[in-house]
Amino acid sequence: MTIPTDPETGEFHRAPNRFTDRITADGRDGWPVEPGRYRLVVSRACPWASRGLIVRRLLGLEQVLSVAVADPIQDEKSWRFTLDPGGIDPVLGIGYLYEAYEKADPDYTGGISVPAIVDIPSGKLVTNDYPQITLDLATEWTAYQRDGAPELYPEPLRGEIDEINAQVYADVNAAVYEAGFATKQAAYEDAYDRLFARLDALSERLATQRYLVGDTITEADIRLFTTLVRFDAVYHGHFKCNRTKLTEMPVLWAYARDLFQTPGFGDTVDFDHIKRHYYQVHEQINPTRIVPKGPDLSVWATPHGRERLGGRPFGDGTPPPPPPAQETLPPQW
Ligand SMILES: N[C@@H](CCC(=O)N[C@@H](CS)C(=O)NCC(=O)O)C(=O)O
Repeated sequence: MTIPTDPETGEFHRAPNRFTDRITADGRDGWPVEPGRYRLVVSRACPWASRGLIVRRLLGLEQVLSVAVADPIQDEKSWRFTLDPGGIDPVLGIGYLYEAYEKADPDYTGGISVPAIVDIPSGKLVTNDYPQITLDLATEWTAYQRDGAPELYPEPLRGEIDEINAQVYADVNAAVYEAGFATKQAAYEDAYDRLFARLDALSERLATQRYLVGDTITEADIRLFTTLVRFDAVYHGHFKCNRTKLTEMPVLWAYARDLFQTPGFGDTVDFDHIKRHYYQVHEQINPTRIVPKGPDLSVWATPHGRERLGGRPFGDGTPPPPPPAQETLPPQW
C-alpha cells in the first residue's frame, strides 16, 4: 500500500471522500432506507469502519443491514473477501470491494476504502462517506431500530457533539495516522504534540463526567473509542505515539474499558485483525511485516470504576442483546 505524503513537508493528508450519496428515510438521493437492501462493507481493523459496526449493534440494525467483513490484509487491488468461502462475498457475489466502486462509476480511479455501503440489487457502491454513515444510521433508520435503541445523536446536543467530534477527528482520529505516516521529523512531532495535548484535555473533561457529551453514550464516544481501543496494540508502537500508553492515562483508560465492556463496543473488536492489518499492510514503516505478540489484552476486562460518575449509558433505552451467532468473535485473549 502506498501512503500519500507531501514531499515538501512530509505530512500525510487523508484523501477526501468520493461517494457522498445518503441513504435516507425520504430517499431524496435515490436511496431510501429499506430493510435487507444494503450491505455494510467493513474491515474490523479499520477505526472508521468500526464506528459503523458499533452503531449498528447499539441500534439493533443487524437484521436489516447485513455486514461483509473484508480480509484485514489488502492486496494490490485493495479490500477483498478472502475470509469467505471461495473468496467471494456470499451476498454481493464479488471478490473485491473495488467491483462495487466500478459499478457505481466505471471511470473512478481513487482509493477503495471502508466503510462502504453497497446497494445489493444493483451491486453499486452508494456511499463511502464514513462520518455521515453513522449519523444516518442514528437519525434516518429510526423506523428499523430495536426497541430500547439509544439516541446517539440527540438533537439538543448536536452542536456540542459536532464540536467535540471536530477536535477528536483532527487531534486524535487523524493525528495518529499523521504521526505514523509522516516522513519528516517536524510533521511527526506536530501530530504527536497535538495528539497528546488533546488526550490530556479529554482526560480532564472525562475525569468528572462518564461520557463526552451529556450523560449518555453518543456518537462522540464512539468516535473517540475506536482510536483508543487501537492505541496500545498499534498506535503506541507502529505509529510512534509513545509519550504514554493508554494504560498509563488513568482517566482515558478507565473510560475506554467502560465502553469496551458495554455491549455493542467490545464485542465488535477483533484485535487480531487490527494488529495484522497495521503491521502487515504498512510496509514502508514496518518492512519486516512482523506482528508484535503483545501487549497483554486481558487488561481490557479489568474493573473500571466509572459507575461512580453516574451517567445513563443508554439513556431511556437498554443495552443491546449479544451479537448474532455468525458475528460472534472468538475470545480475544
Ligand atoms: N474513506 C475515508 C476513511 C476510511 C479509511 O481511511 N479507511 C481505510 C482503512 S482504515 C481504507 O480503506 N484505506 C484504503 C484507501 O483509502 O485506499 C477516507 O477517504 O479518508
